Amino acid sequence: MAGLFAGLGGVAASHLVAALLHVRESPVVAVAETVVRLLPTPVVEWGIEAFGSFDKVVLVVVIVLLLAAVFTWAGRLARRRSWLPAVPYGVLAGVGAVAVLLRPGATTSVDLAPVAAGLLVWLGLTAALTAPLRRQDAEAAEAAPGPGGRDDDGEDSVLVEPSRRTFLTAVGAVAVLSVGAALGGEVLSRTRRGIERARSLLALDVSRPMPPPAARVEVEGISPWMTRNGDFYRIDTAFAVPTIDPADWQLRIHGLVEREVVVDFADLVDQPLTEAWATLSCVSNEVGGDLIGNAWWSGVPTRDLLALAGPVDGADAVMQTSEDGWTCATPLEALTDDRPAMLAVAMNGEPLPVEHGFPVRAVVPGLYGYVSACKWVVDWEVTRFDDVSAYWTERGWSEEGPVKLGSRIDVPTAGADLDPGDVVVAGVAWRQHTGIAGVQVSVDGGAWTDAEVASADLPDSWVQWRAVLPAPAAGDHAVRVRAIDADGEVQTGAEAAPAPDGATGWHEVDFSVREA
Ligand SMILES: Nc1nc2c(c(=O)[nH]1)N[C@H]1C(S)=C(S)[C@@H](COP(=O)(O)O)O[C@H]1N2
Ligand SMILES: [Mo]
Repeated sequence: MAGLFAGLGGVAASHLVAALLHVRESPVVAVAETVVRLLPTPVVEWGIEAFGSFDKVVLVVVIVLLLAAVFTWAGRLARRRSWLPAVPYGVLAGVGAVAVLLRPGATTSVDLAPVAAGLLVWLGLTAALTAPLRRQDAEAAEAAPGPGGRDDDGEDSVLVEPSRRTFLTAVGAVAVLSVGAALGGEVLSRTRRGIERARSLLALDVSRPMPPPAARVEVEGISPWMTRNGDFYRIDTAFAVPTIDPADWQLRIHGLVEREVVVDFADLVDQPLTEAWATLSCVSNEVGGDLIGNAWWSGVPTRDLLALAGPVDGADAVMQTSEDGWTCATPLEALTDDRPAMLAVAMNGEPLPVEHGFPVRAVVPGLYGYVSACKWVVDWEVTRFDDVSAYWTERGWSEEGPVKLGSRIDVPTAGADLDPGDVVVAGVAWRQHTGIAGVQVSVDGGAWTDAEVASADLPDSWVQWRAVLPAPAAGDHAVRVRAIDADGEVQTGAEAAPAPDGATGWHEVDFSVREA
């Protein structure tokens, strides 16, 4: 009984963790899918024929029954030695982990979390529930030396009061918590599926992203000029991503305004949307890091929305709050000047992905995300910087977050071992809102030479660049990059960590050239 309930508790815990982290399926389902994939086709066809549309249910039931048998056995093992169940549980978790990782698109750390949670709960609960049994067996063995813990007729001894009552209470508690966890996981994943459905049914009048040909250099291995939604970096504090139905979404604009206004989703999209390319970057991005991406955003200018409310004199900030309570304070100026700051509803021609703020987020070119790019935004308070502090500024990050001039080498990759001959170096450079005027590279600390910059005159987007190093000698080399922005500022080589207002320094990549 201890084994069975501890086992079901672990399965319920993994289901809940999977739902919380939005892993597509819980481990049991992943195992079922893998079994189907590995079974010979005739067997699968037989299953479908025999069970019809219940085929998957039957498979999951069979897996759960097998699991129940293993759990019961693990409980028996635990009675002998507290660590013994680690063997079957370890094997089960291993099978689960393999099944999860075999699924297309699995990313190790997140997708393995439900399996790890299940394993920990199995081990912890089994050890805890079987402790009184082991204790009693030990006492019995001391009283009557012989085959420990067993009555003379070879039967397991049963727990005596009050241990028996304590044990049953513990098992009952585990059962109740497990049912709660399993139901909680189910509600969460259903809500998520509902929002994904609302998202897929949303018909927005937005255009497809068409990267300007002039913005691209053709070099294999360079980061694509447009970052696809699935490849876009994600940074937020949300443990469970907010699930907001567009029909329920509202933005309240209040504070230092002439009149308070409430905007709903229909208000937002019942007008021609503004569209722009903009590069979003994170203040935590290290030199050479990948917390940056470029997308085609569609939305409503923040300027127009603020005009509805009419900010009054003295206001210099907008405190943005997300549905999950995250906050950032954005300079009013950046939201009302001529840059394409917007409340975006679409990213690369699709409704915002749920992880990127569905249904509405802010995008403010030229500012780091932590002071501007509020996802799942629901509240704007027009205010003064002096009167507020926001999520990251409370934690020591700078109040102002203008994006620093930066550049990155994508090709060659660090440590590349290249054939003799010319070496192509390529990457990206950015200074959102100002624009990039030039990019230079330097080999082995030598003179800076100009790279070729593919510019489409889009100051809010990064640029791609390439340079050719004429046949470096065989051996080890290092190439570094720096950018020059449209105001003539040259990217500094002084190294600074991301905190409190963004990293600086030149990105350098080591490579070697083979003997001819
Ligand atoms: N609601 C909410 N919005 C947020 C954050 C957050 O934690 N919660 N993080 C911000 C930070 S630090 C960055 S860099 C960007 C990242 O946006 P992305 O995940 O779409 O790339 O979102 C910003 N908006
Ligand atoms: Mo960020």
